[in-house]
Amino acid sequence: MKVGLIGYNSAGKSTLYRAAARGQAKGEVTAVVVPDERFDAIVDQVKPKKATPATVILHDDIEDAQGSGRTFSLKFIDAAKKMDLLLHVVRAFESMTYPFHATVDPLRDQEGIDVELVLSDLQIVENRLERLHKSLSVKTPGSPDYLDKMVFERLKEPLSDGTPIRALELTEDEQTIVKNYQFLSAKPMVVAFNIGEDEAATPPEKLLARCKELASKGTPAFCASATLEEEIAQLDAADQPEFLSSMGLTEPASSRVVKAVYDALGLITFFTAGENDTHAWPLKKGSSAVKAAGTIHTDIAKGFIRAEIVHYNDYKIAGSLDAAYSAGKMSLEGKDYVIQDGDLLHIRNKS
Ligand SMILES: Nc1nc2c(ncn2[C@@H]2O[C@H](COP(=O)(O)OP(=O)(O)O)[C@@H](O)[C@H]2O)c(=O)[nH]1
Ligand SMILES: [Mg+2]
Repeated sequence: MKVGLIGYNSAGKSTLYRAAARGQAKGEVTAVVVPDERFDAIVDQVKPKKATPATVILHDDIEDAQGSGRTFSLKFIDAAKKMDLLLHVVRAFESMTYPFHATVDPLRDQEGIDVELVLSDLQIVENRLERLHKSLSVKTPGSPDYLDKMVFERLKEPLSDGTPIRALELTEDEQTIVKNYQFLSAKPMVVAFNIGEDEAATPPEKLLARCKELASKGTPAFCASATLEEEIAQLDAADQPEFLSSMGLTEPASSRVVKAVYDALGLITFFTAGENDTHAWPLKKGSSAVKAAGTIHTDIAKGFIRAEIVHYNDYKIAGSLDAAYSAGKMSLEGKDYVIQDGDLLHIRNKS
């Protein structure tokens, strides 16, 4: 899961990046562990040789967006295209020491970047439609050009009205074509308003209202003070909870970022509890058992026979996998079984 931080210069992207990586960031790309007490408990009990938690990969290697209504550079678009999700960091703190390119206006900037994403997609759509116009095969129903044209014409109007592709209800076929073009406004998004340290416990009402509005449209959003979060991330893990609560916070930025990313991508977690490797895996909500098997290894999906499933809640009550099996808590499921958050899987397979 590649998460790209985007936003204007001095919005606080790199500071939030370091905070989210809990002070462990090396370079501009880093893995952040998804905090999960269930996984920790499984590892404690199974004591595997290797424990692999679920991770989210943060990218702070996308160049700054240019301010003052300038469009994104090709370099920006190229880098952002490769991401599964864009994390827009919005400057909401005032500082004499670190000036911003404009007056600090987080509501304007949050919308501004969104509009830029839409415009950059609109340009691609218009260019492609123009070229398709000259194509010979565009009139042949079912040809790739014909399908592209149908989808692009469908996208043009909402994009011209400023609606991001992610807000549209698309058919599966339309989604496939949209995915091929890696449109930026189609990417799931999370918004982080970077507020001042003094506001950390009580973010401004207007930002909280915007967060709510964004969340209701499928874009998780939160307020955090990146510098404060970076300081917290540098403390010993044991000292963090007390410091957080003294600041009026409940969880560190790293957890909030990861949760928002899971939420925006519609992810759940399943586990494999092997003695060699116990693993937590992120998976799209609604995925089948054979899809989950493919996440582990393509060969396991190919040779899929049945999935042995124990839910974490039953595992926890039983105390171990063996005990859960003995208590009749294992169910044998076929390829189409829909994986639930917290399922422990063992795939019977021919490989
Ligand atoms: N006062 C204050 N300064 C901040 C905050 N977040 C970032 N900064 C400072 O603003 C400057 C730019 O931040 P940086 O993370 O490098 O921004 P980027 O250009 O978006 O990566 C840095 O010197 C930070 O220390 C904040 O929440 N409060
Ligand atoms: Mg930076």
